Amino acid sequence: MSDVRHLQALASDIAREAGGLARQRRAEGVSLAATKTTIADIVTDADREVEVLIRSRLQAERPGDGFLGEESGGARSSTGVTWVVDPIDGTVNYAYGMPAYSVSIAAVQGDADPSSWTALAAAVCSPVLGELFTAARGEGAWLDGKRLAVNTETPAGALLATGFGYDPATHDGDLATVRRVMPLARDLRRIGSAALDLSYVAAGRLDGYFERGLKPWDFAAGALLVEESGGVVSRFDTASDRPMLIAAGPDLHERISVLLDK
Ligand code: LIP
Repeated sequence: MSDVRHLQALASDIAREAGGLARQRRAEGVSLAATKTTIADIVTDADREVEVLIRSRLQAERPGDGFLGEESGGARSSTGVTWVVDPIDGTVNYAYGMPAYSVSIAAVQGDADPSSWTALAAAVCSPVLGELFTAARGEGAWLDGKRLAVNTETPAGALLATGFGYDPATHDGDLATVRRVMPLARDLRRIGSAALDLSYVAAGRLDGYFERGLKPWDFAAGALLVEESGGVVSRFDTASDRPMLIAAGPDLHERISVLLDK
């Protein structure tokens, strides 16, 4: 297995650089490049430019590694390591000028298939706050040098986060899911970036997170952050086009799973 600390350092370095570019382009003004699955599912020129930067840096540093990016697709690995990248997670926030967006970079052992990969290293950069969440398998998760740990006690109820898909037809079902989980909650947040949601669970800023329909690049890095912070991440309905992901401390993860996975 590749040196996870080297992979973590590389992911961190590139995430910082990519985060700086994303923030610079935001300040210069953002232009819509295209829409994808629905009119609400947008991609900006910055998304594409940031992914080109990330992909070229990785290619230069580790030729032969595989790649899966939200905007430029995939390439198989000849080294056993694959990079799973969301150049700007929280694209709608980014386009509106809201600060809750992130650069998410993960290195996995195996192909870019969450059902079979082993996450090795992760970096999630929050450019506006200047925060960098990182993890390496078996080495813990960190925020700017401070070790992270999930919350394990929720005496006043859990602070939960979730998200909704770009297809309005899925909103009723997602709201029904929220209703099923709310008896566990003290309150609910909808941040708009899965990578930040997962980073915040790892940092104890959220108690738990659940969302249907995430893509591998949305959660590849954040899931390792949660696991390396003592949390549990699971997915079910993985054969469907909208698998459910749940991330929390072990006890809360079990309580959410009992309510949702049935
Ligand atoms: C987003 C996720 C978010 C989800 C959005 C969207 P994108 O990713 O981070 O949690 O609710 O629907 O999928 O599209 O900004 O990379």
